[in-house]
Amino acid sequence: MKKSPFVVIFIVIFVSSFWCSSVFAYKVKKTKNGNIIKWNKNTVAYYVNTSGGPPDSLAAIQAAMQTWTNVPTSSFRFVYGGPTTSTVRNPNDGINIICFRKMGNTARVARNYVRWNKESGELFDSDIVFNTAHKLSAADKCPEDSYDIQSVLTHELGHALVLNELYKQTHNEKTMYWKENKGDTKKRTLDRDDIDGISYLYPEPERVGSEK
Ligand SMILES: [Ca+2]
Ligand SMILES: [Zn+2]
Repeated sequence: MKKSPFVVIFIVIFVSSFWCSSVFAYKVKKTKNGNIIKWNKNTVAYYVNTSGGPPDSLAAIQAAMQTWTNVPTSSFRFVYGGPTTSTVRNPNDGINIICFRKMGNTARVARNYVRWNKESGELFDSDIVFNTAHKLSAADKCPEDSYDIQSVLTHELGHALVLNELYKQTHNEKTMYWKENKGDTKKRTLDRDDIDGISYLYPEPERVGSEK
């Protein structure tokens, strides 16, 4: 009998640590009637206008798309649709663009304008605009005074899936953590929770029973 309080404590610790690690650290978004907001397809193309962006923007943009595409447990693919000259976001044209434009230095580094059907939750347009009022970099090693566009875009593409911001300080290593820091390239790579998020929304059906 002496041992029983110890066992209880152990179980509590075990349960609480299990609970913390298994609780979803990704956030999906739902319509008022409870439908998950997401694409109704698993391949989404972006047309890119690199005008106004730093050198090598296109490579950084494609790398960010590839990061989500590469998740083996998800069927989702971002693809490069080709160049565009547009800088006008139009949430109703069904054409997804990535472009660079000055939005004022108090505005965020980038914004993703996502449009979905309020009833079904089907997403049909995402236009991402980088704010050139901030210093942006597409270099392999991001300078301390600039925002890394590959990191910022990997995060914004997470919103395009649709994954929501994570606000807790304990999530600051994750791609969906809300805050962008200068010189930071952490969000280029996905955390376990980011991977779980895309895999939950767009599972890979053929993976069932295979080795990965
Ligand atoms: Ca559009
Ligand atoms: Zn965000």
